[in-house]
Amino acid sequence: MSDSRFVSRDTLRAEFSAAMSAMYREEVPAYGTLIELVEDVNAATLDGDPGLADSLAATGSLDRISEERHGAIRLGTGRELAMMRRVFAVMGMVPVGYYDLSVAGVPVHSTAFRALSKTDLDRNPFRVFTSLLRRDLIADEALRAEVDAILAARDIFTEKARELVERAEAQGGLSPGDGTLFVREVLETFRWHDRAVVDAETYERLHRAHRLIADIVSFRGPHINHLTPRTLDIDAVQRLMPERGIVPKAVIEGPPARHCPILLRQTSFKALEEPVALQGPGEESWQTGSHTARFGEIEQRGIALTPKGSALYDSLLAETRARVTPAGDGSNAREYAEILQEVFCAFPDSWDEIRKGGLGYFIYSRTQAGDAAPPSPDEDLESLIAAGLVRADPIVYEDFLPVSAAGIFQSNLGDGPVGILEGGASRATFENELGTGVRDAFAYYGEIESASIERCLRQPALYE
Ligand code: OOG
Ligand code: NI
Repeated sequence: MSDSRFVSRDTLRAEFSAAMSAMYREEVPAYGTLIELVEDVNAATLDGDPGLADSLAATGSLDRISEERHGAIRLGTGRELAMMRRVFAVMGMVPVGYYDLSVAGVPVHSTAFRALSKTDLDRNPFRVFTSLLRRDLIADEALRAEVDAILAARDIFTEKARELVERAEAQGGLSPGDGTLFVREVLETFRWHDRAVVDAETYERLHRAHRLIADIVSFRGPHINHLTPRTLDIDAVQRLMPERGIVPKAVIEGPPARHCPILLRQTSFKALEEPVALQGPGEESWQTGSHTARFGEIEQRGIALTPKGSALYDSLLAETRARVTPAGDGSNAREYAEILQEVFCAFPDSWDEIRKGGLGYFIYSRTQAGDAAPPSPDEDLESLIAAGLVRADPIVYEDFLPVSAAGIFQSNLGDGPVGILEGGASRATFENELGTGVRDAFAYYGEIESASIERCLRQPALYE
């Protein structure tokens, strides 16, 4: 249904991602340093590991690596979330997954907006981890009402951005000129504002309830709080960060270093303490304060796990954390890493075992030999692989991990919350406010896998 009058959604997403990266580089110079480090490490990793380059090329994802990043925002209201969904839809991004962070004492729940099809992801995989404040978890009722009033008074979108979203919906796309304008206008929503919309006393009260509440409520918009490039060797980047003047978080979140990377490993550098202007007692009077919210993060992506593989991952992570909980100050970082490594020995570490154990998703393709002698549809996939006619490459995990996300939030939030109620997941409320259901990530990986098997077995011979 592409219409040649319109700029493609993939192009808009790529342009938006690039514009956001340029803006964040200017706002947070350490992010630029991190990008350079990641580019150096990725180039060196590919040089030293031709097999990896080959596998990435076979799944069509080699070219996207250096373009790849995710960002994160935190929204205040369901209205903002619903509008954000429409904005992202113009760029071909849909909500995938529901993440309940309340289990970690963080008063938000989240989804990730991203492209859905493999082709679109390969064109540009930009994703945005998008959180919504759980106002129902604010313990103090008066504060809750105040939060509602402050949030009700703001509009985080420009008028032009709203107009262009409506136009895109009505026409089914945007002209190239409108597309350029759209990227510029939407970027405004993600911009940092150093002037708060609250006074110092209100900021303090919000902050005391939870630092995240102060971050979400005190400003004109949901400034992008980090942007994360994808690295092919997170241990190398973690090790090299201090050499470039960046102090990393104590432990890498997610699985340990492995021969076969699974899911997602992430680390970050601490949020900056930035000067902000808080409203003073008189009109147009300002008081200087400081706010800590924006940071940098890197990630290494591995294979997407099946429900069975994910369950094994969850249980091994829980087992690790029952033995040692990583301390925020890094004092037991080494012990944590050792136990993590030890416990994860129970997770098979060869592609063959992962595949045969039904733990991960793979994309199957014919080798040259397979193309020359195409298999018949009833042939057994494993025998074809053994005969060198078909190859299996891991499908990269495109989503997030709730325990890791909680760790990233917490490393930047410091002391425990005081004004937050305990609450369970609230997916139905989230989807209701979003205005649609969130997609199931497993179904997406499963479809890519089955389609690739279908192609392997049924595609006619390819003749030169
Ligand atoms: C989002 C933290 C989660 C990730 O990569 O898991 C996240 C936030 O701090 O707003 O970005
Ligand atoms: Ni992140």
